[in-house]
Amino acid sequence: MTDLHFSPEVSDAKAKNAPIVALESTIITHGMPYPQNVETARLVEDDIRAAGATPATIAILDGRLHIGLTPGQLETLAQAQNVLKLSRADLAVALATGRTGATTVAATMIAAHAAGISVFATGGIGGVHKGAETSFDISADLRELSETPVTVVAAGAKAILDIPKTLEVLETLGVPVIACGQDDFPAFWSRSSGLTSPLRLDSPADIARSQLTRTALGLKGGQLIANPIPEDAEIPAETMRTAIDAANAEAAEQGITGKAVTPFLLDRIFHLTEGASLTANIALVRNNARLAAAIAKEMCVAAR
Ligand code: PSU
Ligand code: MN
Repeated sequence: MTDLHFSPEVSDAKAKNAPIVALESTIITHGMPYPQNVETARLVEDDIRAAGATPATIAILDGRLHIGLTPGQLETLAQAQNVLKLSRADLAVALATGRTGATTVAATMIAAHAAGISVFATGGIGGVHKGAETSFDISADLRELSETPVTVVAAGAKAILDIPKTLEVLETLGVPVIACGQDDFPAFWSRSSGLTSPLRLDSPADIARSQLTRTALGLKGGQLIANPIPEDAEIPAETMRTAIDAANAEAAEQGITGKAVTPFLLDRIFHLTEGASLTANIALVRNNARLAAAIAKEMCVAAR
């Protein structure tokens, strides 16, 4: 059995049954450039603390599964080269062989659940890629949402993905897709994808109760909470489309496949938008962290 290594802060919160919000680490190592990656990670952790919950950033360092990182560990991970990107398929191999790796949404859900944490904040989830009808590129994040009882707060899905297909797969898998505060399903940099969200809940208390009710019904799996980017940080869909189309075309041209696809697209879009995509990304992750903290607090109230 693999031991979980809790940071002192998370260990303390667990002992008190206080609200905890899990955070992924692939966004740090494969989603943003240094030093903005570690600056954002620190800001997001502080947002969660300011909202009255405890952040638990999850990663594997030298074969140890960490639930919560110290500031030094966070800095080391953010600067490290050739860090593995770990999804469900990779987790056990990395642990068994003493590797260092960052957890995706899927792997972070698995680790959070093992640690007794039921709320997780991130930027965007993986989904069905454009051209999936030939590439079969569908993120393991989608299936994880149907298996593991963790509520994931994200700003919807990026328009680098095929959003209609992503919603169809989530429906097939029985994953509740719940927009918060609006009817439309958000599209990461944009508040609307042009598609109506299957479900809508506006209060953290309702979101917490829905997850607990799902589990009480004997249903496996979590929920996807789609939280739109704050208005002042939004980038119009039209502006993003040019960069996204160019990035997708380059990925196809260079034959990028497998787990390299998402990091490649994120990096190209960062450069093609001259950093504007990153500024918006940071704003939406912080917004998601605040909502996740409110949900985690309600989970504690409802579980009492
Ligand atoms: N989408 C983003 N930023 C990210 C990711 C996705 O906007 O950093 C990361 C997350 O860790 C997500 C992973 O779980 O990419 C999905 O990778 P794949 O498509 O290979 O499953
Ligand atoms: Mn993929």
